[in-house]
Amino acid sequence: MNSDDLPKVAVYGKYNHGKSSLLNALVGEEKFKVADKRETVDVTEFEANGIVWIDTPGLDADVDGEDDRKAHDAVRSKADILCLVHSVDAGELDDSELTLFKSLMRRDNNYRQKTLLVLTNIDRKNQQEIEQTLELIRRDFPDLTILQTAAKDYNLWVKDGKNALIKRSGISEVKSYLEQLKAGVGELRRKEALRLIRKARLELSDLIKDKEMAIASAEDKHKKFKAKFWADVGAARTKIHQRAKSLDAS
Ligand SMILES: Nc1nc2c(ncn2[C@@H]2O[C@H](COP(=O)(O)OP(=O)(O)OP(=O)(O)O)[C@@H](O)[C@H]2O)c(=O)[nH]1
Ligand SMILES: [Mg+2]
Repeated sequence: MNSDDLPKVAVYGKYNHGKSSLLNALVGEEKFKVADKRETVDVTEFEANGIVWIDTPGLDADVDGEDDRKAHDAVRSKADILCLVHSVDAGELDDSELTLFKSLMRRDNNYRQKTLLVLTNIDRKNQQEIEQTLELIRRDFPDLTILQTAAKDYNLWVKDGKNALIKRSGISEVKSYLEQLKAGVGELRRKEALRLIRKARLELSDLIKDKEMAIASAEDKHKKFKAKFWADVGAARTKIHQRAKSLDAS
């Protein structure tokens, strides 16, 4: 990733949990396809407000896991900032979300500086139910920032000036938090580049060690082969000489 490329924000989570709707609210346009079924099947990107927004296919939607791989690869290889998405409708995180979210964070030492979880669909539950779900999620991810949104009609509300709904949507909190994370992206990329350089140096020195051993062993073999060759030549010469001598004598 070039240091002057725009920061990239990716959403990641189960299908139908509101990832594309959240992105539409964040970019201020209906750019990502939304439906009440498994909808996003390819990784799609859209640039707005100095950020590249990446939508990913919903997890657990297809039988062979192809979509899950696409989503996982996209966030691993592209995202500077990772927005985990979970619908409050579903209650606590299920086993597959826990495994996938944790595996992404385990591999990333800097995850606190780049990851947030967005609890979507809060308009479908009351405050008490939302708090209960938050508490359960915090048990598994105590140090993760969790924000709440109702994103479905956000762009319509903005168009119609529905200020109370806009306020309750939680979208501006997500935007501010993303701005905060965005400011750290340059430093994160620098750290990641240094990590890759260290890794490349170690891999190169391991490779050199392996090859040096292989060369030493080949040289040893060659030396032994040469020594045996000249010993055999010497023995043959002696034999020929002795034979010639014995013929001369007779
Ligand atoms: N009430 C309510 N409905 C929402 C909200 N966000 C999304 N929805 C609805 O939930 C359904 C799924 O939304 P999507 O944004 O397509 O979900 P997704 O996670 O992108 O789904 P996939 O693309 O299949 O992974 C749609 O019918 C949305 O209108 C929300 O905040 N509140
Ligand atoms: Mg989608």
